[in-house]
Amino acid sequence: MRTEVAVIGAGPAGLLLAHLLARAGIDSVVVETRSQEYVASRIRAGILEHAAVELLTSAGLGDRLHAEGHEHRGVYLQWPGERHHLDFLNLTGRSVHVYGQTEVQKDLVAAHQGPVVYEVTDTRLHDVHTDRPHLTFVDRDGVRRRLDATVIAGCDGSFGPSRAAVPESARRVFERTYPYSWLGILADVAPSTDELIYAWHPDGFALHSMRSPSVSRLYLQVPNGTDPAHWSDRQVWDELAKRLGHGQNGWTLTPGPITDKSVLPMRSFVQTPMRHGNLFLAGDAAHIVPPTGAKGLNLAIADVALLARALTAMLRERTTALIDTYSDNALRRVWRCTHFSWWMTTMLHASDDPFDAQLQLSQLRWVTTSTAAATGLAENYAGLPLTFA
Ligand code: FAS
Ligand code: PHB
Repeated sequence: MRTEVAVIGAGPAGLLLAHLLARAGIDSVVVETRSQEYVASRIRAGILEHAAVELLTSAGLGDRLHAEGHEHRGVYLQWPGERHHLDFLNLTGRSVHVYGQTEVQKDLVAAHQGPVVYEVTDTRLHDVHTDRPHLTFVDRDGVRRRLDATVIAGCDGSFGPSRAAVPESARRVFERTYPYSWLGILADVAPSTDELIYAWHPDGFALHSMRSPSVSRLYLQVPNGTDPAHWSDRQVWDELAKRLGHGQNGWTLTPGPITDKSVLPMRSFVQTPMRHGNLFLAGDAAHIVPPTGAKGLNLAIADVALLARALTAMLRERTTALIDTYSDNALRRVWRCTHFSWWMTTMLHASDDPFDAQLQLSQLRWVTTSTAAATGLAENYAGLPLTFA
């Protein structure tokens, strides 16, 4: 098999890249280790920043997003006794959309007509530092295949082989872990709020998000290693009610049947550079952010927008300026979003240190009373222009 771009991973990064390349007349083959159904079923991100909505819309992927997604002007920040709304649209002229990653994935699968080989195993990268890079993998019939390509795009997330295909001597890894995780639930109940509530509480952070007018998505800060099975539905709703301020100023949290419960560890991770020879990393393959800033999926989309444009220039216009600067340009946004995600995480998650608590409350009072501070948060949350670099 031969193609111009071999893409590892059919998550949002891999499928969006293949879709954008196809629109530019560039052939690709995507290989994916899971089944199409499994990939589409993973419950992950829920927020699309302004630039991601613009990019998906311009790529012909906006119909359902605009019909079924919900535009939000901003978010609420809360701590015991106080809740304040930050209006991103007023502050920056940019909004966000609530539209689950599962929906983005469905739109990508429906739109992309190119070859996607699901359920492969033993994917290996070869000769990435030559002009004859290629993949080998075993297909679902147990046959070992070889895929020759001009370039390889590593869109294989945090557990794929692409990262390690960059020799240790040629890469730097930056990592930070956090002393807590998120217990996330999906519930068949109408959201109790019109826009997201990020709540600081001395017993732990809580987030009220949603997926639709009838499905809520909520999270609780829990210790690392928490087993979701040790939390009964009753305990989850009681803790959410306490941390989100149920009964304060007449606000109530309405519980409902929980349809999914999972624990998500928190970490920051960046591997540089995002290029090695003819291997290009994009999305979670290159970086991981704690979800407090709602940046994971949006960063993957931003990487791919840059990479698709750079590969098109290289493969169709025979110019290499964009591909030669892809890693540096992508990493400027990656580090901006990594900082923002770290800042939101450390500002909102309870620790045992009373000094931390005072710093956190001071930051929250600052960003909800100073227009300058609120604008800084809004600019980062609603997202920077795709041209930011
Ligand atoms: P993905 O991980 O989505 O896709 C990579 C694909 O590569 C996968 O389908 C995988 O099966 C495939 N792959 C791996 N190894 C392979 C191999 N050897 N051969 C072939 N294919 C291979 N972000 C938010 O903004 N908000 C959230 O609430 C949020 N929650 C999350 C919860 C969880 C449990 C996880 C893991 C992530 C969450 N994220 C969240 C981040 C998430 O949305 C990612 O940023 C997003 O999926 C990134 O997309 P990709 O880079 O395509 O990586
Ligand atoms: C979600 O809806 O899953 C979500 C929203 C905002 C975040 C994290 C997750 O910061």
